[in-house]
Amino acid sequence: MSTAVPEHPRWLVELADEPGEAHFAAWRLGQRAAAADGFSLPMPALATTTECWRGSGRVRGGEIGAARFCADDDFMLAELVLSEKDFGGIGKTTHEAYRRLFDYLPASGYPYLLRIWNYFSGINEGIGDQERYRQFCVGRQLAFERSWMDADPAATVIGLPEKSSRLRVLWLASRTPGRMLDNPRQMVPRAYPPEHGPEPPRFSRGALWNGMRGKLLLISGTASVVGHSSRHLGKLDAQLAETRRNLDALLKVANEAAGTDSRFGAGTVLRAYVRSETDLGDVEQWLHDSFPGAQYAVLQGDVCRQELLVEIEGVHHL
Ligand code: 3EB
Repeated sequence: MSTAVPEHPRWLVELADEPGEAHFAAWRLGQRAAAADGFSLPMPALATTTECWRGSGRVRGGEIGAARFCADDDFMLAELVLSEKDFGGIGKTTHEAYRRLFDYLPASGYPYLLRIWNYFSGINEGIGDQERYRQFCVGRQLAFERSWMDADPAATVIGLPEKSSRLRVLWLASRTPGRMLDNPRQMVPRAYPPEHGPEPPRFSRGALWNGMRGKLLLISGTASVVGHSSRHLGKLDAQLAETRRNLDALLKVANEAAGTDSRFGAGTVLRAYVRSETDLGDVEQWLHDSFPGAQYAVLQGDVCRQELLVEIEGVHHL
């Protein structure tokens, strides 16, 4: 599932049991312990692994406002953690987090926002439009509407099984612009009808980055959603198959945009978020069978729509 030492110096991102020397950011997945020198995702997992982001040029870390960052000559990975207790609920806290993020970006030296990860507890709690994910979307939308952002970044929003009042927002930004991608099988999220919430989600299905070090596709959280509708309620295998079709469609768009002809396999690093602990093993088996040569981590987390059982995101080197 993962190797002890990063093996492919060509690639920017890979999973390893222990972070090697060459990374600018290490992101521990599935560990409860806080990481002093990097990032961590405290989620139950089949195995603990570390996502290593290989550094190029000057590697450094520090703080911008209330956020912590790790950076190299091309990228910054940063994390902002805010407590809902300080801002009065998930909607207001999300608005504040994004307001700050948009504030930090131009000053950080890495103004181009490529991708965002959002994590908080109890994501499906609350009835109807009071559901916490929907309130998250309200706060995010307000911040985007008031910002100078023109393209929505790639994103993930996942519920943490642990009870906590903290919203964790991580972002990847670059010195040179990326290109945001839609998925032809899926509706542009900002156009979702109100049946999914009073304000639409703001994200692109993927982000493409093209630089001296290679071409990178950052894949947003991808689930069994066609158009704007959830498909295959209650059926894990069918949801996985639909998710695979969505991932293949996104890769096709990315290949066309980048002028490449790459396939998923070696050079693909996936994260699967699985709602039910009892499905973890099946999802790992499916990843093993469906993405030969790829690396993957299988984590237990709640997908933002109650009816979705699994969501897959990742990084692919084109
Ligand atoms: C979907 O396609 C499934 O609100 O930022 C996936 C990735 C999903 C990101 C977000 C939501 C988000 O609508 C859910």
